[in-house]
Amino acid sequence: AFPYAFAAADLGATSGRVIIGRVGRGNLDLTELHRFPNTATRLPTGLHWNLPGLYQGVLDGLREAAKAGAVASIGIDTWAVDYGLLDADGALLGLPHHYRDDRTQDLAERVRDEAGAEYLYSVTGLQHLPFNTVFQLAAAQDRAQLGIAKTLLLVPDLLAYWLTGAVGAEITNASTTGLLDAGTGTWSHDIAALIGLDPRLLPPLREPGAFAGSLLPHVAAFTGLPTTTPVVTVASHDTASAVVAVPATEPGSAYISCGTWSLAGLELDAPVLTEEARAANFTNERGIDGTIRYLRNIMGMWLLEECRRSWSARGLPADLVPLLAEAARAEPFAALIDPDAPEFLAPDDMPAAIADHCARTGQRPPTSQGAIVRCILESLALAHRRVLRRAAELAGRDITHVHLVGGGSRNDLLCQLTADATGLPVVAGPTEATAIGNILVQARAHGLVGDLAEMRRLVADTQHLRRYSPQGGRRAWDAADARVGGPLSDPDPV
Ligand code: LFR
Repeated sequence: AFPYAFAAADLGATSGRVIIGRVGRGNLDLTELHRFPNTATRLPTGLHWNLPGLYQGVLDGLREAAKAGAVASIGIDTWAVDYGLLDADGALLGLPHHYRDDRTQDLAERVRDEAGAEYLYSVTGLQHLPFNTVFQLAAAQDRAQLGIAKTLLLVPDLLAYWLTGAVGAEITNASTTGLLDAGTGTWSHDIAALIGLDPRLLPPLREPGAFAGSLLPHVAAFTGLPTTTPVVTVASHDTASAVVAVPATEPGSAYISCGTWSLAGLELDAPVLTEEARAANFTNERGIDGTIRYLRNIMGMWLLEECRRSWSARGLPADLVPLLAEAARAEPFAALIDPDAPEFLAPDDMPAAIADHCARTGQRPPTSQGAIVRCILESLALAHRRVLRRAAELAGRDITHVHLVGGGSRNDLLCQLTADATGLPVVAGPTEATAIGNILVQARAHGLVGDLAEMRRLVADTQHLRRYSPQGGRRAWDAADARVGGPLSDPDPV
């Protein structure tokens, strides 16, 4: 029943893993083979990803995959935006920066204002985030490297290059750079020229499903996989892979891909490049098969994870399950934050940042851990509501139900609060949406599944999903919403 096994290397901001997906007609089964931490490291040059270490994690996982049996192909997805530069010999010039590094903080706005925010959006349709690739490339530190660089590779493309020796730029991830023309789906030489970037650094674009290359001999020798094992280009932006695996089988659905970030929005056939969309900071990132991921970034579980990290460093309890139980008992709507406030992007001490934000907005800061968790989850649920309502207005669509996928779908309280806040039924799961999307695109390249609808039907039929109905309290949520600010229009969100 499971004739093919595909290896998905799926790297998130806090951990990476290699998962084997077995796919047959009507069957989809996942096994996690290897998981490794992803810890950012601060060097004198800023906050960096330990990319060789992550690559070694991928290799170790692939070795496990080889032990487990035949591997039909390999696919790689990671977070977006970040990149490495290669010189003429293919050597990596410096360790890639982490998107939470602060070197673009003021620069991003300067570049945007000089170029014209309206102009940038009209070409790229990309939300303004201070870490968009285009702003990172404008940073002084990169200037020296850019002088000798010959190739720019986004993180999953760089890992694929190390596995195969072949270069390319996968298009869903390229659409997060601020250098891709949303209309034509090609690199924008005009925007490259604006920041003085030689467009020859940008590799040829490749579509999900395309063959990327086969394994270099030393990779084959280490992993035990044959050199003929293909690396298949998947939707290499993790969020794009997650959207592939949204188990939507009926019209009217919106999605929230909830992990470190909450990415909330709609799948559209064409970008919405209106001035209203820009003012609300909606993005038009690419999905597979020419679809548009019309969504907004919301700060997501990062807020909670960073609290847990700081509690655990101080010797306080940090286990999720008891914290969520405490949060469920805490007073509703006691304190609310705007999760997208810039001070939450990379604070040293998240609980302190939340307390400051509450004090600054005239609220009594939550003191117990349960109250802080409640504040985070209610605030996220409200942000989900605001973003989805605005997306529906801007795209002229009706939303009848919400799919919440990713690690956050395990969080019962967040799922229920999201149903309550939006007033819509929430279908939670799959948790492993990103890896599933990665695997399905590989399976399709092997002719095992058809279009997006068929892939999603397979997910809906095989994965464990939970349903949450809104429990009322409509007035209280309306009042809470009014407290944190009305429609999305802040010109300088994170
Ligand atoms: C989620 C994600 C988001 C992107 C952010 C930074 O993991 O890929 O889509 O905006 O990380 O790359």
